[in-house]
Amino acid sequence: MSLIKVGIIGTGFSAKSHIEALRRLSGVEVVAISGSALEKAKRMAEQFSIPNFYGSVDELIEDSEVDVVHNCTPNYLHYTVNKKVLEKGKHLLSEKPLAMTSEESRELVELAKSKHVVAGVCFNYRHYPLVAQAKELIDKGEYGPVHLVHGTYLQDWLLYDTDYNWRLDAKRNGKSRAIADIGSHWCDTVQYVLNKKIVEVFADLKTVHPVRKKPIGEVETFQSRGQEAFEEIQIDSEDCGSVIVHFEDGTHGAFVVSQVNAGRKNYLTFEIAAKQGTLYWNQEEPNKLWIGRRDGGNMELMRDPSLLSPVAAALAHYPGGHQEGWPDGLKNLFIDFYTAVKTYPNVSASSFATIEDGHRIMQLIEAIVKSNEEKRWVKVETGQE
Ligand code: SOE
Repeated sequence: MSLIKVGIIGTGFSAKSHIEALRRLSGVEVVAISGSALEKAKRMAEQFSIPNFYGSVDELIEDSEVDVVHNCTPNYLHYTVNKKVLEKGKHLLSEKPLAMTSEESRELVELAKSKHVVAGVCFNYRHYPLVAQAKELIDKGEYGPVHLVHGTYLQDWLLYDTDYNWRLDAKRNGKSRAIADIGSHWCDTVQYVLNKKIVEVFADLKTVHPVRKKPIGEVETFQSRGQEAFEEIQIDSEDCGSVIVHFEDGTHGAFVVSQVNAGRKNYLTFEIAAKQGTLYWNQEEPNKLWIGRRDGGNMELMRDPSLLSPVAAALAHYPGGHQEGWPDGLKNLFIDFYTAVKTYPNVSASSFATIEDGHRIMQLIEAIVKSNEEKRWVKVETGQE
């Protein structure tokens, strides 16, 4: 496969960011886009100079030119679209969550195996240089065994009861919102850095606005609208919450999620406490890794390729002091995924979240929801006590 041809399904926030990041890769070209309406797909195709556009998912999947499909649709379509792509034997990169239930995501894992394709899920925060550096320090035991991990994923774009988006609609989003939408990123990033799975959880979730004012018409993620006309709707999904977690080796941890914390825009943080030091990273200031020490001065490691390990330096494309961030993490994820596509089936070490990782996160979300409902510890594998 010399030039890999890509089809994008979806026309919202994530579709745009995928197209922009793909543009920065060599040997990869976006050749088609589909939307829920032909008009939307046409507009995006014109905006991004994409040669082919379709008004249905099926037409894009059937396009024989397309080798790889990016699923950037709203959550309720993830399973059906992913299934169709895999059945067609095409490589798949899906936005998270992989499906609406773990039963569906399990089916997708089996399907991907039987079709021998590369299948991944967009957990992009693994692919920042200082996250990779933190992982390497932990893997090598530089600061000794880890005993406690805590962190946050806080946003404010759903702070007011007049804020609305399809993610508030359980039919299109699924039962869990803040946990599935952003808590899942915290879990994936931290499990990746620690190289350990979360095996049991105790959750306490809260819906701050049980009733919201839904504007008449569509509102994109992160956008708010003037309230000229609205209808009141009941909200069941969580706006915020706290989750205590246990990892497979007995490490303890906790995280807080919120989409209603004024001033916090995309505040994904983790702090890992090990025997001889603490590592702290904050997505809003992604080019620093804080290293806490007891018997010496604390340190701040800057994202300068000359100061990073080779694995982390490979994710830093500009010299120190030249800031890289969210779009660059997505680009790094795609470089990693497309290296796997190019070398398939002889894929060497890759770091993107696989379809199996996406399935396990589905099981984890379900355990968190169950724990909140039943107010008790729930094991992740089985959903039982
Ligand atoms: C909205 O909360 C959102 O766009 C998430 O859906 C993304 O996964 C996260 O990376 C940024 O915030």
